[in-house]
Amino acid sequence: MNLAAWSFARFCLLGVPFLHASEVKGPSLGADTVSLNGKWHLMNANSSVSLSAEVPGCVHTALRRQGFISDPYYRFNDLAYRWISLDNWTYSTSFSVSTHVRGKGKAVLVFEGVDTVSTISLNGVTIGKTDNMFRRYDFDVTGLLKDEENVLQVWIMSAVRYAFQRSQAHAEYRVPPDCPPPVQKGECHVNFIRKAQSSFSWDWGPSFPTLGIWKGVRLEAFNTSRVLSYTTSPKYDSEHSSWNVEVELFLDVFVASKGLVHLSIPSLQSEAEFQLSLTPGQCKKSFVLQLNQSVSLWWPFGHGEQFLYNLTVDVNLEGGETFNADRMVAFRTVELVQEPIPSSPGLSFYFRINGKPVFLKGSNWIPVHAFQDQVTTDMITVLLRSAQKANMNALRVWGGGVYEQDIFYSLCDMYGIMIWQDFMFACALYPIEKDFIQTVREEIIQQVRRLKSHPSVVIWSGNNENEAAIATDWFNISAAARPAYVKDYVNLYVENIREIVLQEDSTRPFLVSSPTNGVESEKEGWVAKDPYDPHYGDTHYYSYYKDCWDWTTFPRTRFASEYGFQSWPSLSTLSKVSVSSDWDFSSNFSAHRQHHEDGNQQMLKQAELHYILPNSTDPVKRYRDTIYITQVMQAQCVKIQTEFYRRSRSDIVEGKGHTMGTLYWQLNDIWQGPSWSSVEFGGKWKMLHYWASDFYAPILSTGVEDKGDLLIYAVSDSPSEKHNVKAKVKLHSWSSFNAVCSLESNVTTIKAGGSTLVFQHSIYALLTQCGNCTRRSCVVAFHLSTTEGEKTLSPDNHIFLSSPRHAEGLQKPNITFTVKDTGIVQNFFVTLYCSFPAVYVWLDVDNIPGHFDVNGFLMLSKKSTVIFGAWSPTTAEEITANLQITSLRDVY
Ligand code: BMA
Repeated sequence: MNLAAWSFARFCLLGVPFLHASEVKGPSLGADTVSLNGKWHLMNANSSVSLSAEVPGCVHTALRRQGFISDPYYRFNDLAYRWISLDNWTYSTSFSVSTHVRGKGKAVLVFEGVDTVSTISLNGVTIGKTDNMFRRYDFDVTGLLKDEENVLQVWIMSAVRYAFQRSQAHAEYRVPPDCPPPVQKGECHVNFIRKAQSSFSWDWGPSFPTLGIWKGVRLEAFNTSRVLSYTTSPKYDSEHSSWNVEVELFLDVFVASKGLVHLSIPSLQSEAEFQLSLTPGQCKKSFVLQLNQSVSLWWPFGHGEQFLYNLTVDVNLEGGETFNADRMVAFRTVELVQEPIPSSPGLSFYFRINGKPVFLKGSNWIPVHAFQDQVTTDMITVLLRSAQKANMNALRVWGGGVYEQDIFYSLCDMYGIMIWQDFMFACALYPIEKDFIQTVREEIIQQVRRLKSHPSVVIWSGNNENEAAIATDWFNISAAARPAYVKDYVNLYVENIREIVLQEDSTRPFLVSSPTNGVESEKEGWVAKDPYDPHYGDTHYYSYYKDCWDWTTFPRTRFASEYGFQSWPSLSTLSKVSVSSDWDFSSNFSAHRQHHEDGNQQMLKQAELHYILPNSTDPVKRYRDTIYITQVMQAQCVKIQTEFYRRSRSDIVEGKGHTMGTLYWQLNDIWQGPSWSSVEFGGKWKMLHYWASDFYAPILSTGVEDKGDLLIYAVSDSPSEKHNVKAKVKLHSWSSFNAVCSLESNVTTIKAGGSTLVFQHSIYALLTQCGNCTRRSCVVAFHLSTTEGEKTLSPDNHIFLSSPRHAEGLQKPNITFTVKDTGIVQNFFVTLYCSFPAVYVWLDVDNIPGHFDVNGFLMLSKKSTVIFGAWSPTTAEEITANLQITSLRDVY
């Protein structure tokens, strides 16, 4: 989608969101501010490339916008444009400063984010250096400013060369991995630089080691003091059963002064005033606003409303300087419960929000774009709204990317999406040299202060998979050398990061790694023998060759924070970066975009277990169908695994169970390529994403075959509401539209916040009782309904009793359709007609942005109507012209 389309998409998905003004303005308070964003000049090391460039921005974006290069995502351009990241680049600008601003006592240049290693000079004088893209840098420039033509230069060193140099300088011992696997076509030693770790390539993304000034630049001038940042932390006082809000001001004081701080939440009729006394230097001042009233709590999506209250902060200094700000605050508590469970060795691992256990349903978030300066609020909104539409209440901001923009967290606050926030370390060991630790410490302090005011953030986590990397020896470290690596690990994540987080934020839990055994890992010296132990903490689990329909192979974990399967994105997404000769599963392009060893093979092998692979003689149709079959496989596998975990929330089987979270890998994509995502680059939903809204439904009915019996469970997320339900079960033959048999379970009261068996029947008996069914000729469809009024309580679900590749009687369904306006803006009825039952019916409107209310479904009646909600202006005619319908039987 282009920028306008993203914006329209956001509008269609939610109307215009309410955004508080303070969320979009800069954090600087109390100073005169001159923005230095806008047009700068950019040049490479030998001056052969010279152009104008936007700040915030990066070199790639500038080169692209000025026509020096074409789309970096196009075909093999990631390799063709490698030179950009190997060169050094200089950004420069010149600006004038008014006499008024120059007359102030102190002047500071603030860089919100430089990517990454730079030396900065003003009027020929070096004012500072940067080495960490996750930090803000403030440089004192008092006395260096002129009225006009102040020349500001930012010399940025190639991140690839810097990482190499640092790794070479680290001579005493290796800090692995040296390089990513060749299939990733990436750069080496990314662990030596504090930069998005995935920017040197990942198993779902390209190598674009960006250089740039990726966030804003400004001059701040002031006489007395300025506020660097402030935090707001609601805290529950259990002794008095009341809430208060702690406000911390972080100040840069130039001249000693006194003043007053006024805090207020008008809608709670609560306010207070405090004396302020400042002495020169940087300092923190804390104040507590006691609330006079009871508050409405903030709840995760699906568990209640997300109440947000406006809190204003006004500071008035004696000299007449003031600063005022306001921000939304919310009241909720969060605990991570790790305690013994009867009849299960190990410890529980679940989140208690406002005293109630909450099952986390969601996925993992990766960077939205390789060029972060191109990420817009609209893109973030569309992705987060898509997550919420799929009934997700949680996302994990994964540690190989970036700490997200403020707007991301503000939207999560509004939508009730809980954030598991990793610190940015992933799949590697890290050096612990003094300057490295120092820059990390500053990064952690700043990020915790920036993000801790958000109720959506429910946990901090030190790194992605680095405990596991040591414990299960990813990098061939000798037994003799291991203790030294464990020591470095503890130094970085425990003695530094953990210590800072505990000091800075007492309102939410901290985990050292993911996966981890939590307190058990701590007992074992922070690196557990087996961090994947399902009796403790969270697990990551991937298995591509085992049959994903066999739920007995999944670890019955306490919390599944990663699991998933790859698929290819749609042809409309791929066609933007490829040509028709690429549209073949064995083309160079298909191999090039695949960054996971054997990924393309794994998808087909897994698909082949249950489906006949596409065999059209028309190459483009075969390619499209192959994309389709990978999406079918992915949706089906993740559904089976997720339903297993949701069922397991109440079960203890062989000492394992009480699963309380599922975050599948991964929500979004960084480019147009094969990956584990459920949403494609550009926002289009894969089949998995449609299915997620069903398998994440608040009340789920899920079917499973166990020892020859068909079991149907009702899984309820509701913490208190009990329901009396019946399971309604129908057997359908593949060759006719009439159900061959209908059954109903007894009335069962289903557990609130639990999983309840509602139906059990021998499959043999079921098939013999029900007409002429065999495992191959029939499918079982079911849902839950209320006992009174027969209201449907759960989405329709079904279970195959044999692989669809063996389905008997399944025929080409000859699906036709009509499209009609619904009368609601940009909503269209699509009515489908088929001549035989159809499986995995997939509607694809090519490049028209939007989503259907259901997709990838089982069509067991002759006629069925779905709704398409467009995200950009379109017409029934345009949809008709673009709609392609595929079902399983259409691909072979
Ligand atoms: C997990 C993640 C990522 C990776 C994914 C798929 O280990 O943490 O590193 O992209 O698996 O391989």
